[in-house]
Amino acid sequence: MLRSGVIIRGHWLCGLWGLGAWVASVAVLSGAEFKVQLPPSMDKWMYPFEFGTGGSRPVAPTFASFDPRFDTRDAEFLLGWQTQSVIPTNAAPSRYVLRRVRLSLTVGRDLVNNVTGERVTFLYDPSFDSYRTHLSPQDPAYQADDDAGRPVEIFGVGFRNGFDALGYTEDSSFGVVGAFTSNNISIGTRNAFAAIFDAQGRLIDIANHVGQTNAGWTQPPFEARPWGVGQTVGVTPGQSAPLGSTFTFDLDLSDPQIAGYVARSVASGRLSLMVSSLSPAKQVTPGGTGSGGSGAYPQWSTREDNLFPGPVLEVEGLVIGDTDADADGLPDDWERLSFGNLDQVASGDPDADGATNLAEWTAGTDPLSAAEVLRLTPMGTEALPALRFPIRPNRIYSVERSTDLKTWVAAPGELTYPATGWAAWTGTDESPSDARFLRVRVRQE
Ligand SMILES: [Ca+2]
Ligand SMILES: [Ca+2]
Ligand SMILES: [Ca+2]
Ligand SMILES: [Ca+2]
Repeated sequence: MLRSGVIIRGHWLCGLWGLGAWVASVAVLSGAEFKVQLPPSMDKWMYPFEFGTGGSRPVAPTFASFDPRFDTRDAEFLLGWQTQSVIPTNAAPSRYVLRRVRLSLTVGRDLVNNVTGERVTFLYDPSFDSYRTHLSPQDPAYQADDDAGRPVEIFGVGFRNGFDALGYTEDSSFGVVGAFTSNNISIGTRNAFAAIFDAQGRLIDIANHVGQTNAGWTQPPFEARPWGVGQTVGVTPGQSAPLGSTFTFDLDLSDPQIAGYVARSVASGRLSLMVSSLSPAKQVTPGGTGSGGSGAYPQWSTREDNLFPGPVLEVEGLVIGDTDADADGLPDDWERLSFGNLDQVASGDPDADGATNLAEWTAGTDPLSAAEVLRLTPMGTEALPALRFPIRPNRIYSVERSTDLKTWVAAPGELTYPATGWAAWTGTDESPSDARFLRVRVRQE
């Protein structure tokens, strides 16, 4: 299907073309709703000096180091789940509709203030802190932290040195740890690391995004938006979170890249998440060290802890099966999910946004919301065109061009993801003078 508007000579016309790309190997499923609670199948304290493997400790602290020889996100907490026993795996990632992904962790230990001897816990900060609040006050980009404490954050997980979510276990090595006298003890060496998607759509290590200067890390500082921030009830922000407090981390599934990560993970049967906080490591001393603020660092009960409950993951969602009993080309599960019945047909457009129901299913947009549609916004110049468009989870986009709306070829260019929920494409060669049309092809992952 090709959508196009008025052809204006001398201007690029952006059309939309949805390709129904059914994956041939998908087994027939029928509307598998799932709502599961699952302990991790592995959890591991990710700390360069992890004392053994880090996999069998009862608690996993999360804290920062502002010593330039270490990763700033010095101690991270890795969790992995085998989901295949409770969530079907025999479907393509685009078939998963996720409603909720929530991790619960319990504060398992407190700390002793080594000056006053008091027992202390970390200060509860339920909201994001910019990386600028961690810079030196002398840095021009520095901003004061306007709320006490540091948020506890959840991210995706990246792997290096041949490891992946399946192959990395509680007993796998942390990674290369430099000599204590070296100027790089753990910069960029973790075999499993807290990760976010960069503008190219790749998972990148964010252990030093606040911009430590050292030999192993040459990137400029950048913001690393967490996929979720730990929340608890009954504690006033800025106050200590008592021992035994439960923190919940809801993944931001409104971000298509995060939802896509989870869908790919459960489709493969293995989900990995990383908990991290930039709480100062030496906070037990009032004032602490570095630019981390005040309050102790958290220590989370692991699945090995006997004193407090271990981590629990809740996942709620639906797998859209292949069944098409009314033979209209739309999966019945998607019809019921979208319309509550099977009355619609593939060519229908009940929200009158110009995209048929089949195009909306293919593109992952809401067929009852005109605000949700794969619409292209032309940008750039006539010679070097550019465009942007909204993205949905587990959809794969490619840009094509044509001179006559009949023959389409790949349009040389770069596809990036500059903002949450958006793709941008920029042409990289001078287009033929008679090439007047661009379209985006979308298919399901
Ligand atoms: Ca704060
Ligand atoms: Ca149907
Ligand atoms: Ca529509
Ligand atoms: Ca729509």
